Amino acid sequence: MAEHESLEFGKADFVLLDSVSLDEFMANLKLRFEKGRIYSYIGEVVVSVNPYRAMNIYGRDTIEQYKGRELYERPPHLFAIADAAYKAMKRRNKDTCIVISGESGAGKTEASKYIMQYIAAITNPSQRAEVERVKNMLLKSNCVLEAFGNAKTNRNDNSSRFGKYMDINFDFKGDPIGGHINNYLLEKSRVIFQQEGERSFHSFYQVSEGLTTDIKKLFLFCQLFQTPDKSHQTCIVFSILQSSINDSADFKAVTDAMKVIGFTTEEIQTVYKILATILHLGNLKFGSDGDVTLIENSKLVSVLGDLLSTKDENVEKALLYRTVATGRDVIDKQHTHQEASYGRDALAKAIYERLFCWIVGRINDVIEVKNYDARVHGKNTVIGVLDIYGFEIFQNNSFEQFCINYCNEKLQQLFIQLVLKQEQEEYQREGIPWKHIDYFNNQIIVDLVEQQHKGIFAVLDEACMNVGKVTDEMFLQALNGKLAKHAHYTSRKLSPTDKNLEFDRDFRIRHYAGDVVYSVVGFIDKNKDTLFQDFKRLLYNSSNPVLKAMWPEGKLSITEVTKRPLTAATLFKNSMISLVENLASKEPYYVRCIKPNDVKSPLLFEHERCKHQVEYLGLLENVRVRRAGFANRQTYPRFLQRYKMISEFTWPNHDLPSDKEAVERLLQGCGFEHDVAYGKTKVFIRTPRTIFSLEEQRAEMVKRIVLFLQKVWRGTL
Ligand code: AOV
Ligand code: MG
Repeated sequence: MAEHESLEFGKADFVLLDSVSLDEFMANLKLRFEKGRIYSYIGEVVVSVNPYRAMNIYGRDTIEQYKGRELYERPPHLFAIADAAYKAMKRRNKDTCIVISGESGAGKTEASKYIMQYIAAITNPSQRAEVERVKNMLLKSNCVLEAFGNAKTNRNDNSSRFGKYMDINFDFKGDPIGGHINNYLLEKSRVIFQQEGERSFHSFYQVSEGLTTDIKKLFLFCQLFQTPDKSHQTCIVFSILQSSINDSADFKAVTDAMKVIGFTTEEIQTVYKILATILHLGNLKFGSDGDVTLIENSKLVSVLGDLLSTKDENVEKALLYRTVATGRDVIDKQHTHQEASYGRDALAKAIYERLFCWIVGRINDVIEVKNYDARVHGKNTVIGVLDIYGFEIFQNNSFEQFCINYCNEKLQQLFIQLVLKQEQEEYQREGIPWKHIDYFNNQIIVDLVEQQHKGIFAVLDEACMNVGKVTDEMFLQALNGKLAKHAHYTSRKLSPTDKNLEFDRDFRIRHYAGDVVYSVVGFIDKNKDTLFQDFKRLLYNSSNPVLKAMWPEGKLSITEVTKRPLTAATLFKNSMISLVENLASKEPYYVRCIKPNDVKSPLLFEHERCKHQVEYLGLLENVRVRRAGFANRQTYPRFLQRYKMISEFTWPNHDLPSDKEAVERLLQGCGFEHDVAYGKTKVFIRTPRTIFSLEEQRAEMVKRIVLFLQKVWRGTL
């Protein structure tokens, strides 16, 4: 522990609390927050409380203080954990990852950016040009991804509406040589609908504020921004101006970043055109004349034709008709009014999602590792940084919140597995005396969502597979049938007196982080996620090569398309399972973020809100396991290999019956026996300082041995 940190700021590591109780934990957390100490530790886990104000703790001088230091040598900081992950990777050639969790607005995205900045700052001392290029790209990519993937919600003005996992690859020198971004389910419904007080993705406001009038005219934006039609729900309400957001400055930064990353002028213009297309689609209205569905404001069709570089009549046809194969015949079937509106909205969402994935793909093209020969340079190692959308509860929660909250359950499960469960199991396995520490295991909720046949996703998929018309209400009935007895699931049918739940609409999940009522409205459509093939063909046949390249599947003719695509839920579930597998295969470091209040105030520490987070994050259990546990463990042979030179009993070789006894002798000799426990195959060391001291002694001995050998060689001995 950092001795230079005075107790006036509370205990920097919760493990050092006088006694472990929720009250003590909260008192320490509050004291530290009020003294401006937003970071604390639980062993190697960083606990962070969002300060909601600019802190002067991320500059070059602070970076220098943490560079190459051990965790406990300096006050708690994200930089220390970033350095620990970096050192572990470099020293032991191990892939590591930093998992940042916490609810919406708790500070995950900011933390991920500081971590990346730190890694960029401490690497490449020799200033190799290629490495500098890679670092610059990695940092610049954040700004572009946030523009297209973040939005103002009622919880956070810059809320991530997609999950992001970024690998940074390092060469044998420990310098970044590339990276890769995996993105998870973008909340694309935001393109056509936002709850009261929220905005669509930043990108729309940025082009509206940032583009010059001339360019807007060129892209046919102009009439749109002069007469935004607020009557239609797909229209983005432009009046929400946010003091915390400067769209025109951001526009400039994003455009510059895109240029640096290597987006061509044509590509950037296509991006603007796609945004304009979506805005225009929002104003498109359908009407009917008898049985015939019409486009009311047909002038827009030619605007869309221009933006999409395709013929107006093709646009009109795709909006009003669907080509279907009946046996060997292919016919054009006219949409009903409702189908046409559905198609329009699906198109707007799909082009935005595709645009987003294309942007991620373009960034990946640029940052991926090139020309690295592992045979020459050794294994390239990875640090992964995970920044996902945090747990959220809104006034109205739909399929998207359900996926986001499930994702948070998965990460909590990973934390439990790695920090609370495996740790305790290892002590038992090794025969270390251990009193089991209880914790809430959320596996039951993960199963409720993802289990085969019985889980909510499975029930939803089954409903979507049905050939007949299945409604959202029927899906809810199916859930009620299957999950009636589940302790974490309820609905009005199952608890008739609960007036907060609407019949035929709501179900409630008791999540690890709180109860959430979901409305089933839209679940079936969002899960099927149908986009008429006609739109894919329309976009593929665009004469704009950038747009065309985004829609390769439009190449297929109607008779070639047979396979039913996987549902949104299945795709998401699979991506979460492989994400967790990937994280579990690396050495994990954790940042647990806490949101101090719901009003974005830098001063307010809302006791109940914070206590709730401490509880559901399992932080107290974390302290208990950690306190009773050991910071470090090594097998006996490995321990000896590293430290045998510091003891006369073990250097150069010991003559004791076993390595275990040799290690015991060595540690007794150093006076550390009170700080260690001897397991069946491993020695466990309680405090990091012991390791630090062993390391110091080792370094001293190595120096002496080298001097000695030099003298021998020179014949001066
Ligand atoms: P999130 O990523 O956890 O929420 P953010 O990282 O976007 O939350 O943080 C929300 C806001 O809190 C930021 O926009 C800043 O204004 C402020 N903030 C967070 N961390 C800091 C910090 N270290 N210093 C100063 N201000 C900070 V979400 O993506 O909604 O789950 O989906
Ligand atoms: Mg975020």
